[in-house]
Amino acid sequence: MTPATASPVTPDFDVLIIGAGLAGLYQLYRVRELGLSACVIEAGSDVGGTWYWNRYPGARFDSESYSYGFSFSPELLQDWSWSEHFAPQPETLRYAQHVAERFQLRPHIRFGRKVESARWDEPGRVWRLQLDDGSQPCARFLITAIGALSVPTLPRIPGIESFQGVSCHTANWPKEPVDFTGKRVAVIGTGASGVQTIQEVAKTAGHLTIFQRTPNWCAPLHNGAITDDEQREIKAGYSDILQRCRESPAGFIHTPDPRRAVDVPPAEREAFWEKRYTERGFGIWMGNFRDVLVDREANALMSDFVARKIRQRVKNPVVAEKLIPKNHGFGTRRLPLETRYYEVYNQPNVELVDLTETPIDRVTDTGIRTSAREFEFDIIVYATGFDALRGAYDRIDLRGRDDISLQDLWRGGARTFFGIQNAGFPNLLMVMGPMCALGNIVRSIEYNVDWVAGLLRHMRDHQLSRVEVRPESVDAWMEIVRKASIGLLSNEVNSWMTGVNSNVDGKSERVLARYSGTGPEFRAKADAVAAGGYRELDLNA
Ligand code: NA7
Repeated sequence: MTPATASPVTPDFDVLIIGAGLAGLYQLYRVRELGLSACVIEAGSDVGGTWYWNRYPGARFDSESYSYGFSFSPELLQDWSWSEHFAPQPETLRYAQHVAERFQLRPHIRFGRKVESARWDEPGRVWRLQLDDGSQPCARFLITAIGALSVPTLPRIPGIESFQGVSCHTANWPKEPVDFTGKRVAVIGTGASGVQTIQEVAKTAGHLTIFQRTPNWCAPLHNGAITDDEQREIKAGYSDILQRCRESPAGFIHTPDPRRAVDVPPAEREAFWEKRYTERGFGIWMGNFRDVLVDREANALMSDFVARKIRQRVKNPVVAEKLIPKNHGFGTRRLPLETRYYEVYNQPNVELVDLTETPIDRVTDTGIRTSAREFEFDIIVYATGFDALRGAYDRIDLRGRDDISLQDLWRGGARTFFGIQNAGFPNLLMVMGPMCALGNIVRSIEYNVDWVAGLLRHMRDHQLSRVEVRPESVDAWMEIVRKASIGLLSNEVNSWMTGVNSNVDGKSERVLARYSGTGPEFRAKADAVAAGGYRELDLNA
């Protein structure tokens, strides 16, 4: 990889990768394929990332299983059989483990270690890492695969530490199953994780109390086992499935209907929405009329349709009204998909506490005290989300050229080149970093990893050892990101997608936090950089 004259330092590895989730595993595979030496540093005791940490009851895909798996190996696609249309977490964890074993990745992963800091050594042309076990590996390239939703955040409520029962965050769930049978359980948070947890825990809990600050619009998942016939059809149809994902805006099998809701006669529009409501997955979100997520009138009509569904499904009209979002429209935050979630509120053992009426004062040693009353619990589940998108980067002391810190560089908001590079940070390549295309995540991971691998191949073939993005290239990409954000209703709403997290200092205001253009546009632009010989980057021997 490195020309003999490039550096006085012989690195321990060509590449160090942080994270052995799906992005880190695939990056390792591609780096090894290039003949480079590599080591992955992983905080967990096993591979899987999201699917390793998020073991909460009911955790599963909202992407169709067959649209989520890796596509790089046709043999893997044919050999692996997903059991359900939306696979549960244990199965996806087994999938990650299978990938690690099948492609002999485990020997290159160091488990149970955290990266505390990483510094670019310009004279030595290496990245020097400091791990929490005291070791200091160095490498020519540092690739971060640390996730966009990987730093769980707890609410800032006094007394959390004092609770004497069991308490768990959904994204930091214990390996041993938690038994809810007959227990008094609290769930705080009603995002995608909270909804999945609630509908599962309600089956066995003695009493379940749900603390809701903001209701979300939810729609039915319609999961089911994959029959043998369907399995054959899926395996024969992978090239079509993957092509649909490539062509759709967010990498799912669902594509928007070309009509505008406001142009379609009311009866026809209603019939279309009824149909979407009975179909599997994100079709109701990603396969809706093309104006629903950008036009207020269309969005209000759609919101009204789903509100009527909630009123039909929840027997107590007061509870139903509390479950209908009033401060944001349908689909403008991440849509939780559910299985009999609304019916949970008809159960006698379930109670909804609206925190906008009676906020939590504190967690006590026996439960939770709101402004109205005291609750006693055996178990408190925090489904309170993540310090999303840049959160994992804010927790590593990353220093580039001239000791610039990434936190300082991003003080006014994260600024990257395709979510992959930062000005002043030579040879640091981020997979799924801030301002990349997200969507159906493995589809995006595969593209980003391949792009990074393409750059490494180019550098190897041209005897180059140092790459740094030009500041003007970052400016140009950020301008594209800014323009792509205009007009989307989701960018006018507080959520992790707009960088808001009430539990993290400095994240109370909406910012430009992500690229919200389409996957095909993202890929066309990134492909053009590679095809043009990487003119946006400074490349040196
Ligand atoms: P989300 O979608 O960020 O949801 C977090 C939930 O926790 C949401 O309902 C929050 O209410 C609630 N929350 C957060 N802090 C508090 C406090 N302090 N008090 C009360 N309620 C609180 O996280 P998820 O894990 O569900 O999903 C994240 C992504 O993972 C998801 O989009 C999928 O892509 C997978 P709020 O809405 O802020 O009022």
